[in-house]
Amino acid sequence: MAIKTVGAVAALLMGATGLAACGDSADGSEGGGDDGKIVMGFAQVGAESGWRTANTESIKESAEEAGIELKFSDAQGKQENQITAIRSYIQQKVDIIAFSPVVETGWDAVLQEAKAAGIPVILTDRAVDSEDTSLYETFLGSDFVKEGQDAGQWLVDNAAEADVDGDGDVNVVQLEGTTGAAPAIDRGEGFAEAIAADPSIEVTASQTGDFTRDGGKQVMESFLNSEEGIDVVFAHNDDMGLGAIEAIEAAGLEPGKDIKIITVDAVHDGMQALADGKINFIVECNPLLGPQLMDLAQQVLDGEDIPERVVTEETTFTQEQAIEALPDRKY
Ligand code: GZL
Ligand code: ZN
Repeated sequence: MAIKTVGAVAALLMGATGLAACGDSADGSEGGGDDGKIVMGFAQVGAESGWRTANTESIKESAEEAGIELKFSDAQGKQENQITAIRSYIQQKVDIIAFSPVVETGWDAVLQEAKAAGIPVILTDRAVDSEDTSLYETFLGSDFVKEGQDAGQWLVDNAAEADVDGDGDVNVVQLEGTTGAAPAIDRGEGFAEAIAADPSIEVTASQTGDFTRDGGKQVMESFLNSEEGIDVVFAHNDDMGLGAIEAIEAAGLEPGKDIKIITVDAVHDGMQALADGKINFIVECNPLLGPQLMDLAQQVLDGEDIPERVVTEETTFTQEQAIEALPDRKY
């Protein structure tokens, strides 16, 4: 039975506080668009992984379905590009701004500018470390610490099988996500917390592969040259795990057997590798945030109170569960 973590926080929405949505048109209908439509500016991280692609599609499709005019930018993984995009949305006087902060730090100034311009901001997917939570309406995204804990807990529960070389130690190499990104920091933290329960499990090497397939492959190649007795790879996302599979196979080893692999995301290619036995366990991270984002945007502009944190529903998959789930997966 897949571990079901229904984390959706569904605080009851209080009555409208009468906040006028900025950009109300003369006839009182909302939204800055010339046809009274809500205009949303979305500053996306980039296109680094299968997860990101699915996330972008979900946001674009949901805006379309909700009748929200979407201005969309891809920052190619650079914070300065996201900040520039947010500033341009402020200039264009959009009704609401949403973005997925590529890293946790360095957002206060631009969020202050949005606040001063009276434009509400919704964080999606990744968090910021700003102390001042008045700078954004809510954070819609996963509990990354829990994702790391679920990955670590599977390893604790399967330590005997995971000690592939039978030396009594479960040696783990870790492929970290983008340095400074909330999912990378928190998944690493959660994983370390969970494996502390079993002293025979140790992370012997850890390096960022920047959430990309190529990054995962290159770092795994270097680990295979520098580390003795690798039993397990913990990759912070499927794409780096898939890159690690390429490196492991190039070294003449069998991924999933000679070296166990645990990843996070559960995008299609990851789930296929899991079903094929090349990955051993995947913790899901749901990229389909579009529908909830558009609902939250409407609620904010209707002046309704919304929860300050909305956690997405997620589960985990073993190889058997992946075989079962694959046919119905949307991404
Ligand atoms: C997690 C998201 C991460 C994914 C990666 O919510 O920010 O970024 O796990 C993606 O695949 O690149
Ligand atoms: Zn071992």
